[in-house]
Amino acid sequence: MIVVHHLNNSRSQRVLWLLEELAVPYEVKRYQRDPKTLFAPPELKAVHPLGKSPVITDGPNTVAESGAIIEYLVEHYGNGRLVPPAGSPERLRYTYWLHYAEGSAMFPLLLKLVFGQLPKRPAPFFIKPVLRAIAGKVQSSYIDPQLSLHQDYIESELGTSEWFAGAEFSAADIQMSFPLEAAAARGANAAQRPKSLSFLQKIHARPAYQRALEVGGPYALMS
Ligand SMILES: N[C@@H](CCC(=O)N[C@@H](CS)C(=O)NCC(=O)O)C(=O)O
Repeated sequence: MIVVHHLNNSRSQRVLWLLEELAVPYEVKRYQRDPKTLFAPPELKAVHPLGKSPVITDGPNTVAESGAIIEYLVEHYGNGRLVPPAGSPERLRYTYWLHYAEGSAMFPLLLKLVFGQLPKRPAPFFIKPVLRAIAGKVQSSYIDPQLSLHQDYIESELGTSEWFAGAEFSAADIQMSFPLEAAAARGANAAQRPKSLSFLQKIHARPAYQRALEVGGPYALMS
C-alpha cells in the first residue's frame, strides 16, 4: 500500500491529487507544520533524512522529491495514463515542465516568501528599518523581476497549447500546479495573465483535485 506522508499546506497536496486522478488506493499519514516556524515536525525525518514533504513509502521504496514521486507513481501505477508517449514532442515538454517546476519556477517564489517575511520577524527596533530596506531592495531589484520573467514565460507557453505538455492533461500539469498556486498566493497579477488564471480554474474544477482537497484538509499557501 502506498503511504503519502502529507504535510498540511504543502506540495504533498499534488501527490494526493495525482493518486486521485489515477484512482490508486493509498493511505495518508498526516504531519502538521509548527505554527510558529512553519517547519515540518521532526517525525518526518524518520521517513526521509531531509524531513520534507512530500515523501511516499511503497513497500520497500521510499521516494522523496515531488518530481521523482510523480515519475514513480506514473511509471508503476499509471498504465500509460497522464504521460505522453515516449519519443513524442509532448513527452519532451512533459519532462521539461516536470523539472522546471521545482528546478526553476519555485526559486523566485521561495525568495519572495522569505524576503517578504524578513521585516515581520522579531528583531531589535533599530534593526527593523534596516531589514525592511534590505528586503525591499532585494525584492525590487531581483525577486520581482525574476518572478515576472517566469510568470510571463509560463503565460506565453500556456498560450501555445491547452495543457503544459500539449493538448492532453498530464502529470506535468499536476507538477506545475504548485508554482502557479504559489504565484497566485504571492500576488502574481491574475488580470495580466489570463491563461494562467484559466489553468488554475480548470484544475480546481477537476473532481480528482477536489477529492484530494477533501483528503488533504485545508490548503492555503503562504503569501
Ligand atoms: N523540491 C522539494 C521541496 C520539498 C519541500 O521543501 N517541501 C516543503 C513543503 S511545501 C517542506 O517540507 N517544508 C517544511 C520544512 O522545510 O520543514 C519537492 O518538490 O518535494
